[in-house]
Formats: sequence, C-alpha cells, structure tokens
Amino acid sequence: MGEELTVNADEAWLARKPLPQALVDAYYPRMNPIVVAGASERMTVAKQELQEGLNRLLGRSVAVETSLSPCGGLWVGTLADLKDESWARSLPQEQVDDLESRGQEAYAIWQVESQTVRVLAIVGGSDRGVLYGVFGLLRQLASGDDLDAIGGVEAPTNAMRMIDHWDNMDGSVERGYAGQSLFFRDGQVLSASPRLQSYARLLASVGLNAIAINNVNVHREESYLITERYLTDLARVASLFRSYGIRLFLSVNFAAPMELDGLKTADPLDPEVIAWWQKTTDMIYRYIPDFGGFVVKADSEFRPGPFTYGRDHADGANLLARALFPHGGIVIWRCFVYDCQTDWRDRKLDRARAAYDHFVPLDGRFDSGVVLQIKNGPMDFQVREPVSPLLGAMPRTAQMLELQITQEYTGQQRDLCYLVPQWKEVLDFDTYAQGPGSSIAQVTSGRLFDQDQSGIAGVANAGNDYYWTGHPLAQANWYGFGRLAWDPSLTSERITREWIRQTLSDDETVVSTVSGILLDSWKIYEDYTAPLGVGWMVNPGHHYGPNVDGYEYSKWGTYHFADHLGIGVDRTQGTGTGYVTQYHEPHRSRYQDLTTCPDDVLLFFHHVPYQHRLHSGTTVIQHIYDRHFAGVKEVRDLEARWRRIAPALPQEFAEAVGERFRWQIKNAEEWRDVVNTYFYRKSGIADDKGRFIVP
Ligand code: GCV
Repeated sequence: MGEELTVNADEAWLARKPLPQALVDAYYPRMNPIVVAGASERMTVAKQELQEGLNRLLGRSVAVETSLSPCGGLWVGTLADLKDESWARSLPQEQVDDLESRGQEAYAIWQVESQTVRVLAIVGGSDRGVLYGVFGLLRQLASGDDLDAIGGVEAPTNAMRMIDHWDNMDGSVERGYAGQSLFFRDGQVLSASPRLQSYARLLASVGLNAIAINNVNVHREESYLITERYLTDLARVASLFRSYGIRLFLSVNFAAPMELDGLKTADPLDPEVIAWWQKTTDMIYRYIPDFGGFVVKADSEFRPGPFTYGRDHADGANLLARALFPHGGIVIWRCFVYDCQTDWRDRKLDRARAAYDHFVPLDGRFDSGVVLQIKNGPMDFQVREPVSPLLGAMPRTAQMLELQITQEYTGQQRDLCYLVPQWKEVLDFDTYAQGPGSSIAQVTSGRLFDQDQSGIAGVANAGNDYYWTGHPLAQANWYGFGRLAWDPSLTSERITREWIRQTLSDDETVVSTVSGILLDSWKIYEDYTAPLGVGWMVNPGHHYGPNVDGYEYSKWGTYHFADHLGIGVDRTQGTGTGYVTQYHEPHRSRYQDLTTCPDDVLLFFHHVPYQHRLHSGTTVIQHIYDRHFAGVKEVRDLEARWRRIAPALPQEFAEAVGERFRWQIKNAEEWRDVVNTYFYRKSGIADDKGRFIVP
C-alpha cells in the first residue's frame, strides 16, 4: 500500500494536495499577490483560508498585500469594497447588478483583463458571500476545474442549509455511529475544543449556514441549555460558528416552563407560559445576538407538546415564533408526529398518513417565523420510501426537508450506503402541487410558494471519530448533503468526483473506481435488506442487522403484513388505508393502480401474493431471492474493487475502509439468509434457480 501517501483526517476534504506543476506555473502569477479588502472576523477567516489553501495547492507561498501588483493578482472583497477599485470599472454594470440581486450569500468569480492588468476577483454579496467564494474557488481548483473556465455568479438555492445534531450532554449521540459528541461531554459544553473549529470550517466549506447542536429528544439536563447555566459557553460556540457564517440553534423541551421553573402548565395559550418563553428568549439573545432559534419535537415519541392542553401544533409553534421573531429568530417545528402506541391488528391505522393528516389542516395558521421540518419519506428514513406527500402540500407555510445523513437504517456507517443519489431522487420528485415542474427542490427553495425561510436540514453523521464519520467513505454523505443543500441541481457524479479528488486522489483510476463504488452502494444496500419499499425488518432498538418480524407485532406502526400468501401494506383507496389520496395526480392514480405502481415501492402501497409479477418480469418471491443473492455478490465485488485501488491510497484510510467492507459482507450474508429463509418458510415457494436457502 502507498505508505508515503497520507490523508489529513482532521481536515477531511479541505486537506488540499498540490496541483500538477504545469497548473502551478500557469496559476501562480494570477493569484499572487492576494488582496483582501475589509477586516471583519469573517474576512479574516476568508483571508486565512485563501492564503493557506493556495499555498498548499500551489506548493509555494502567495503574498498577502494591501494592493494588487501592477500586473494584477487575486482580489477579494464585498460588492461595497468593489466600488473603490479602479480595475473594477471595466466590469459591465449588469454583471454587478446581477450579483447584487442574488443576496448576501452570493458570490462571483470574475476575471478582469485590460491591456496592463489581469485581475482574478472573488466578490461577495457580503462577507459571508466572500467566504463561500473563497471555498468555491479552492474547491474548483482542487477538483481539477480549469481556472480559465471558472467564473460567474453562484448563490445558494436554499435559504436554510442546516445540520441537526442529536447529541446529548453526556457525550452520547442518538443514532450516532462516529464516536462521541463534538459539542458535549460529561454534562459540559465543549466550547474550547479545537475540533469544533475544524468542524465549522468543514460545514462552511460546503455552504451550510445553520446548526442545531442538541438532540431533538431534549432530556432533563439539555432542557437547561436555554438557561444561564450554559449560555456563556454556548455564546462561545455561537461566536466560533458565526465567523464561518453559521447560526446556532437549540432544540428545546416544550414543557420547559414546567420543568425548569415549576409553572403549572405549558399550555401555549396561557399568559404565564407566553411570558416565560418571551423572558427566556430575550435572555438568550443577550448572550447570542444572532441566535437562530429553536428546533422542536413535540407530541412525538413521548415528547411533550400542545396536545396535552387541547391545543394544536399551530398554537405550539406560534407561541415560540412570537418570542423569537422580534429578535430575528425562527422556530423549526418538526412534523414527525404520529401515534407510536398503535395496534397492529387494526389494518386501517396507518402511520404513513399521520404527518399530512395532522398538519395540512393547519396551513395558513402558522405565523411567519415558523418553518415546518418534514422527513423525506412518510415513515422514517428507510432505504426506500416514497416521498412524503406533506412536502409541497401547504402553500401558506414555509417548509424544510429533513434528511438523515447519519445512517440509522442504512448501515450505521459500518456498511457503505452513499445517499446522495437517494437525495437527488427526492429533490427531483415532482409533487405536481402547482402542476408539472413542482419539484421538491422547488418547495425547499421557497420558489414554489414564495417562502423565504425554506430549505434543507440533515441529521449529522459526524462525531469525534478519527475520520469524523466512522466509515471514512461516509464523509462523502456529509459533503454531498452540504453541496446539495447549496445547489440541488448538482449531479451525484459531480459531487462524488469533487469529494474524491479533494479527499483522496486525482488519479483517474482511483477517482472512477471510488466513484463507482459510492454510486452503486445505495442500490446494493437496498438489494440485501428490506425489499420493494416495505421497510424495516431490522433488529428493534438499535436498528442494525436483519429481523424480519422485529417490529411486526409492536406498537410502532411499521409492519410488512407477510403471511403465507403474500406481503405488503395496502395503502390504496377503497380496500386500504387511503394514504395514496394524499398525493396529487398523477401520483395518486399511479400508486393506487397495481399495474402502474413502480416496483421499487410496490410493497409500500400494495399487499400482493408472492407470485405477483413485477414490471421487471419476475415474481415478488423470486425478486426477493434474486436480489438477496445478488446483494451479497455485489458487496463482495465492492470489497474487491476497493482492494484493487488500495495500493494507490493512503494506507490507514484504505485499511479502515477495507475492514468495513469485510464487516459489510458478513452483514449482507446474514440479511440474505434471514430474509430468504423467512420467505421460503412463509411461502413454501422454492427459488427457481435452485440456489441453497437454509431450510
Ligand atoms: C431523535 C426515529 C429515531 C429516533 C429519532 C426519531 C426522530 O424514530 O429512531 O432516534 O429521535 O426518529 O426523528 O425524532
């Protein structure tokens, strides 16, 4: 293996390897000196990033000066700073106006040439735009883009680009597979940890601008995060993230007035409760003037909420929004609300319906300053689910899409499952809410219904693990999430190549092999786990490994209803739960009709006999066998592909990934055998290819 090759685990994709010498010779004169106008904290960060990044990419030092050389150089500043620059007078006014119209987070990279000077300029709508522009230029150079082709205006598609941590104050992370919390340990806030700065850099480098640092399941001690017990430490965290353009949010306990201060109620319409939240919020802003706001899980999985008082989610969310809004904060109210005490015997009850049924009737009742956060599917981050019909179903309410970067149901960062292609499918899904062209990306950008606070949130997959994410390749999920939150139109292939070239190597064999491994991995994971969109079949509690009936007779509402005749959940109108009616046409009819329902979600919408023939031509039972046998082979093949390029990779990185592929093979074999045997025993139908299935 390549022992001389190294990977800088702490800096991940920001490690910046030197460019080929020919490019260095061509680029150096154009980037030397660099001149950074303005001295705000963020401009200082931008200057350091740029200088350090270029020094590493070019393998030599660029000078930082107060003015350009007579031949030019690299100029960095805001639109306001640009006005003082004589070379900028040759910029067409429409170009400048265009940048101005794209907002404060936008940036432009312009190449200005006259007979005497040649200026490469990074111009931001504000210092936040400048920071994104610096990261943008460095990323493009490190990804191998040609400098002459780099240029134009970039602005984020989504206003909110958020990362949500499910971290607890004892240092544990709910559904975390990458070590301990980056923010908390033993009841303390780790405000001085050097890793936090590295984390903020990585988040900003992909354009994320908001972070919630504690678990939405807010337990006793975490309820005190909004009190003076912790606000001094939290103000330090907020200040660090502020210099990278990221606003701090906290998850709060809806019953905090009772639990922290002994109020008799948490009723959102009670005047004392209203006053309590206002007073508490005012105090938070004294410590953190740009505090982002609250994230709330209410009336969900035993968390307190407005239902206790006969109120609804609009009453609850508005209570908090009214306290935050005067300070410029918002409340992010989660729609993961369902009955988790359900009765499996009642096949008309349907957890998938719950979010839509609870929230759609409230459209128009939410104050500005409330954003509803909605999981991508109606259930819970399964490897395959249809897109939630709630997304785009509330024209008068701001909505955020919630994705799960941490791989709770997709291999827990032991198995490789690169989720960018899944997220692309979600973002490209056409809701038809306003006729064709009403994609989820249009909903999150706020363009569909003219909402300016919408966006995308992802549940973080990083912790204090050496490679940040447990499985080193799971970093690509985090990177890809950020890039898609900034620009959902980027292709999976582009994002994947960017990450590999920046993190691992620019060797074309490595890039194409790792890219193939990543891009194939989601479908492979789907092959050896729960079939045809039915979901779950995991071990209860921790959710790793197969257990077909693990949740079958429990209260959580997650069933497959397999018997000796067939499998699947009838969610059609008429015989089923009627969930299909929550979609706009043509989806409603497409999912309703067995002959048009797509194979990959067939068992999510229909209960069918094992001999039902799929569009693919095979039967359901044969599909289950075929895909589970194939899944194991495909994982073995992933491991073999990795082994072939390992010598060209940093040794410890290659070994860490190789070890995980070996675990993944075992997991896939277990899934194959448990699932195949289960369905062979249930159905009594043999594999038509005669392969061995444990009887
Ligand atoms: C934070 C699922 C997970 C829970 C998680 C919950 C949620 O049920 O298993 O760990 O709780 O989703 O999103 O609130």
